[in-house]
Amino acid sequence: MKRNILFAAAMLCIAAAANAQEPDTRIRPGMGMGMFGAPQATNVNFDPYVEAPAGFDQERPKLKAKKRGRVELIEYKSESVGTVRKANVYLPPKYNPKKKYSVLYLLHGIGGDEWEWMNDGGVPNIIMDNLYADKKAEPMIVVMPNGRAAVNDSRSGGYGSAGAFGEFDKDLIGSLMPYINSHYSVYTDKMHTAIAGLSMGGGQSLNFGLGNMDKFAYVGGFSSAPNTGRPQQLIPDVEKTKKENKLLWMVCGGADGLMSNSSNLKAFCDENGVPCTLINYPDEGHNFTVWKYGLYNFAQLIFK
Ligand code: FER
Repeated sequence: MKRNILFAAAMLCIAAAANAQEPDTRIRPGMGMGMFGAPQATNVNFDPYVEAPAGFDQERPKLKAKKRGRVELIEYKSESVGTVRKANVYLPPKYNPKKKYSVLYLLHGIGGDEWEWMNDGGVPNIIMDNLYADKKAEPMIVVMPNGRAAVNDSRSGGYGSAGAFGEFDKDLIGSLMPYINSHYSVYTDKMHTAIAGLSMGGGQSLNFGLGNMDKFAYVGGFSSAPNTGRPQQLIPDVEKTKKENKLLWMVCGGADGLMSNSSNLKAFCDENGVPCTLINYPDEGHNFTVWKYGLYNFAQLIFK
C-alpha cells in the first residue's frame, strides 16, 4: 500500500514536471505513459540467472595496492545546467595515460548522487578491482556522474526531481563526455563507450543509450524505473537498433514492483528480433544486491 501511494505521488510529480517544461516537441521517454505506468507484459522470456561467484563484491585484503584502481572526484562546467557539476571517476589498476581506455558511464537512482554507487553499498571499485585481478574485464574507466541535471542537484530533490533526470542527456553528451574525453586517455567512439545505471539511472541509460546509438554501443538497465521510455519510443526503428546497438542488457529483481519497465522492453525485443537480455534475479527486491550483480555481469560483456 505504501509503495502504491509513493508510486502515485511519483507519477503526479512526473506529470507536474512535464507540464512545467517549456514547449518541447522532442519525445521525452517516460513522460507520456499515463499516470500509473505500463502494465506488465505476460510470457516474458527471462534469460537464465547465473549466480555470481562468492566474494565478487568483497575486498580482497591480499590484493596489492598496485592491483587496485582509484576513484577521483572531478568537477566540470555544465553548459546545459549552467553550474559546475561533480562526478566520480574510477581509474583501473595501473591506469596509464599512455594507453587508451574505454568508458562506462554508471548512473545512480532517484535517492542518490555521484556518491551513491561508492557510498551506499555498490562497491563498484571493489567489483572492478576483482574483475581485473581475474582478467575478466577490458580496460575501462567508470564515470559516476550526478544524473539530476538541476542547479540544486542534491539528494533532497527526491521524486520531485524526476524532470531533472530527464534533462541529463544534454549535460552528459554536451559537457561531461567532452570533459572526460579531453581529461582522460580514452577512446571516444561508440564502440568504446557504454552506459548503465540503477533504477532512475537504468531508465536514463535505456532512454539516452538507445536514443544516442552513435555515442553508446552498450546499454545496461538495472531495475529500471518508470522514467524508462515505452519500448516503441526506445526502439522506433528496429533495423537500426539491430545494426547499431551491440549490447542491450537488463536485470531486475523478481520481487521488484518495477519489473514491467524491463519486461515490456524485453517482450518487445523478442517480438521484433532485437537481441536483448533480461535476467530476473530470483526473489530479490529493489536493492544493491541486484545492482552489484548488474555491474559485475555488464562490465564483463562490454568492449569485447
Ligand atoms: C517511481 C518508482 C521508483 C518512480 C521512480 C522510482 C519517478 C525510482 C526509484 C529509484 O531510482 O530507486 O514511481 O517514478
